[in-house]
Amino acid sequence: MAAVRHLDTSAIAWQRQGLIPGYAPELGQEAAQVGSGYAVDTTRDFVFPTYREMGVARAMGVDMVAYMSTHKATWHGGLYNPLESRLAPIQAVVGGSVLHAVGWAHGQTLAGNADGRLGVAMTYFGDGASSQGDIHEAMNFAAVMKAPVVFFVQNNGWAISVPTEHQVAGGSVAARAAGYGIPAQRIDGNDVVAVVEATRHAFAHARAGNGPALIEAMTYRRGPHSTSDDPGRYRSLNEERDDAGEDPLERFRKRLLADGVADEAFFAEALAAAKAEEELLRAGVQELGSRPGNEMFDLVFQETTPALQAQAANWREESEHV
Ligand SMILES: Cc1ncc(C[n+]2csc(CCOP(=O)(O)OP(=O)(O)O)c2C)c(N)n1
Repeated sequence: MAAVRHLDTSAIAWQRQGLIPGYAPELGQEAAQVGSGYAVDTTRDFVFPTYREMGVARAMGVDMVAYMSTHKATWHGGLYNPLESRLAPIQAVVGGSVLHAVGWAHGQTLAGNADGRLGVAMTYFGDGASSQGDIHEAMNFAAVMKAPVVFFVQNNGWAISVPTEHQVAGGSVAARAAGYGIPAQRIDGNDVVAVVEATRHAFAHARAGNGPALIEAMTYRRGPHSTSDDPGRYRSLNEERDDAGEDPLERFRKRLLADGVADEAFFAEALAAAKAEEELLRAGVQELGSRPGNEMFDLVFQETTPALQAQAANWREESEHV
């Protein structure tokens, strides 16, 4: 969690310094992400993320230079071999990864893997995505076909500028699962131990051939929606302070100290390791060179036009340094 927190906050600086063009921070969602990613069996399961699951990738042991390079918009989307990483490419289409996950999970059933040995798909989406039609089709299909899939909802309170209570009917996302006969757990998503336990439980349910399960992890997006968002336009600092609750890292730190599992030296070492890791990753992303893409302007028409040339010049100016 310390490594994820440090990389996440550093990635905003990377964007400001021009190393990557954009990033979607997950500040405050570390427990939900690390706890759920930790429960994945990377020898047989498969994860379908949104644009915000850096902590899941890190917990799964994914090559983080490749992962972060997706935010640099490199060719192949960074992670170009999902069979190896067990993580589908970052998905910017809200709700898109949920359909893919259900398809993959149904494939596990069609492949004839016996119950108990099924690979399980886990798909991530937000409270905002949960109001999209695709999600309901995916949940219905998964329940009818008993697809081995875990729907992992991070309810972080906001869909960009729209608060959950203004767009989720029925009280909660978990309540909707009942309409499809899908067992759901609504958990404290800022308690990493609770997240690991709930996710393992959901995986065991799906792997045993019982069909899908849903987890609604209650958390809070402490930062902006993305590096181009300004939360000050739709919520005040006082509201942020009141609604965010206790920092998930601080909570876990207190718990480890109280249980006598870790001491202050442990946390100092974790922070030092996190800083060293971030420096290596930063160097790795920097070494990838400038962002490709200029050639797309050559592929539009056989003969270029003044408008296209102007766009190409604009692109070079904005992009070649990142
Ligand atoms: C199909 C689609 N519609 C709209 C958008 C624009 N959009 C990007 S993120 C977002 C909000 C998503 O909120 P939520 O599902 O709660 O996830 P969060 O960003 O809070 O993690 C929207 C509307 C999009 N990327 N794709």
